[in-house]
Amino acid sequence: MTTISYASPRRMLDRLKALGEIGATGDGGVCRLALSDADRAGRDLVVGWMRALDLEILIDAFGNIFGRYPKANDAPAVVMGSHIDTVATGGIYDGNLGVLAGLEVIETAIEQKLPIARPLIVAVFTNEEGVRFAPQMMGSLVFAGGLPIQTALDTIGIDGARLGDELRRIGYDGDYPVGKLPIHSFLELHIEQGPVLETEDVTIGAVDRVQGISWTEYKVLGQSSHAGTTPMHLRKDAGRVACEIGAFVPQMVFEMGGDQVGTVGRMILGPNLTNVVAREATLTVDLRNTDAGKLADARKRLDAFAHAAAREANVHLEVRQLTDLLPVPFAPDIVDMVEAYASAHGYKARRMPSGAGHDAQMIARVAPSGMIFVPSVGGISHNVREFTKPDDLKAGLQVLESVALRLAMQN
Ligand code: HGY
Ligand code: MN
Ligand code: MN
Repeated sequence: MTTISYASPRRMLDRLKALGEIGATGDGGVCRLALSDADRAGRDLVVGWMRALDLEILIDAFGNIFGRYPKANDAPAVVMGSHIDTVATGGIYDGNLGVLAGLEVIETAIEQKLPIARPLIVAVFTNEEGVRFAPQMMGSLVFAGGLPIQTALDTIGIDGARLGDELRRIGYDGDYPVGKLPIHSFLELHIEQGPVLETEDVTIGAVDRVQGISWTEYKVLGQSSHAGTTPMHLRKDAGRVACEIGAFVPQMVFEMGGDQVGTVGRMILGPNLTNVVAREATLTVDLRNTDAGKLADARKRLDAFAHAAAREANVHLEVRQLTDLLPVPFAPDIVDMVEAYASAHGYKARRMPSGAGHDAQMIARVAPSGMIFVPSVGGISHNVREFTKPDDLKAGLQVLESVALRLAMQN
């Protein structure tokens, strides 16, 4: 198993830094919400790097971007990719690493004139984070046929914008047909975004599956009234029910134990005034588990609680499912390769599930896929303090390069 690495970690790190300047929040973080002006600027920079390598640029009708080498070669390709949109308090590595490492592997293959038997593609998927337009991993989900493109284009964001209008506004409503790209295999290098690798002092995560994810929006409709004069039993207090649902999530999750996690990340009250009983409340609940059955149970329990709390408080409740994703296994032979090449390069590796959602879990529906994790310092991500050590970034790049070239040279 040859483990020569031609790729240049320096060049990749320089690009990571340059891309991190776009949408920089001044505190080391990045805010490049999907289809925002910052996202457009980030796309333009990455497409510019692809053009400089004379890659064939394909942009599909949902704004997914593909840089292909060699040009006009329609054989099923080895695709390396991820996303460059971020959450509002993002770091410079989440998603961006997978795209820029893929670009680096292609640049290396061109420079070294490597005898690849199938094309190499670097992919940038639209709206992976789903924080402006839900659900998350939207571009890869549409690509994999899991969401009709028109439904996705008609999605209204938390700021009231329509996704399709924003895609057109930033000029990335391409004409390449969605989902038509022939794929042999898909690889995504990504930061772990959790504490496991660092705690165990392991450099490479050979990701064997992604846990199930359920996002639900609860809208509570009550009635505003005076906070001082309205007796408790006569109120229609949307804020009370939102807080009760919010408190029930950690209670239920701690009781369930195991892999179950639950998050109330978004809660808005209206009119959101100290001395006014809330007329309306919107909150989202993110539930995840590696076990599909337990995740479904958690969701059922939470809905039952929410409806009972609404009845008790004499308010109206609307429930909207934003995401409902089963756990996804990755291709065993790719997981094996990641592990084998990690140790061939002299890095400690361990198999692990992914706690976060990723584009790879969508592409796994249409092609053998796998992921490579590198450690997150302090297990922190979706936070401006997100950081991964350069040596670990280099390790991830080397393993991606070896696995991708192996797949591209396989007959
Ligand atoms: O939600 C997720 O797990 C991913 O960061 N979009
Ligand atoms: Mn990501
Ligand atoms: Mn993310």
